[in-house]
Amino acid sequence: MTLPPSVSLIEEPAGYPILVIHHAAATGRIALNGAHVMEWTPAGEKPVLFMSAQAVFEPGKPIRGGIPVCWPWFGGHPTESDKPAHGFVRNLMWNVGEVTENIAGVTLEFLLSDSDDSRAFWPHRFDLRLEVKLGAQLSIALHIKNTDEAAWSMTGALHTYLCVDDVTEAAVIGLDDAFYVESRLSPERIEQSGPVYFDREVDRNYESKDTVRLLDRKGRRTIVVEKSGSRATIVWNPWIEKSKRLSDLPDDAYPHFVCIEAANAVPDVIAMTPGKEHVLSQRLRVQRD
Ligand code: TA6
Repeated sequence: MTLPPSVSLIEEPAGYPILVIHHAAATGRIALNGAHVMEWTPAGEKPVLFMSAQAVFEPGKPIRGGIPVCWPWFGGHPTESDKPAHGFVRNLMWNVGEVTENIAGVTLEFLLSDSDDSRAFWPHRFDLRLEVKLGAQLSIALHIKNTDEAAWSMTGALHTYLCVDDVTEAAVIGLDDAFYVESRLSPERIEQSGPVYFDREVDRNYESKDTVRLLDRKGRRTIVVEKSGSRATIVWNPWIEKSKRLSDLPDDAYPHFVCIEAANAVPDVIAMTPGKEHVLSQRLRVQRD
């Protein structure tokens, strides 16, 4: 593995490799477990990605915060409830591909293909390449290829945890008139009217391809969230009761993050014929108010 000067590999804890980025344009951390972007802080800014103070850093375990890569299914497995939530690739060690830097930032590649480990959960053949560009902006793109002789279908998400100073003073702009389903409450499609505000648990799957803005009034900044290859935007905050049920999240952390996820989630299921490629991507930038 050849790394440019602004990137180093550490193990924290031992046996848990993390790439650490110290570049003039931004700092960041990416765990090889799940090719998981754990931190991104543009120069002159506060951290943009939320990380739980009780997150677990153990090989094979998901990380509560940053950007989990959920694939090849979003949420519960469609038919087998004993399979892990949000797929299995966030729990597997990825390989590091090419890592380069220039004046704008660092580009890092992570690779994962089917293996005995993946076949324990899912019988299909695939190649994944995650490309992360980290600088004044952050872009993350999951390149998915069906290397099998048979077709398969998939869902997934870039399950991004974004920092806010106070969720009760935050709002998501850009989903007005979009339809959503809050499946924990009912299968009914509801039309969003105006911004999304937070005064209770929110767990919604919006039918939308659009750019959204997360207004963090107390933090006096806006996070712009663009995406492509996705017709579903998931907006989540666990609020009080759900937070208590999550052992890797402090009970009082929910006011400090909102998840805005670029997803392929029902009804946006992607059919992949042999040789087909699909790219699911998200781009983040900060606007100071
Ligand atoms: O994306 C929202 C969601 O599906 C919620 O239902 C909630 O469970 C969240 O993901 C976290 O899932 P996790 O498996 O990481 O606990």
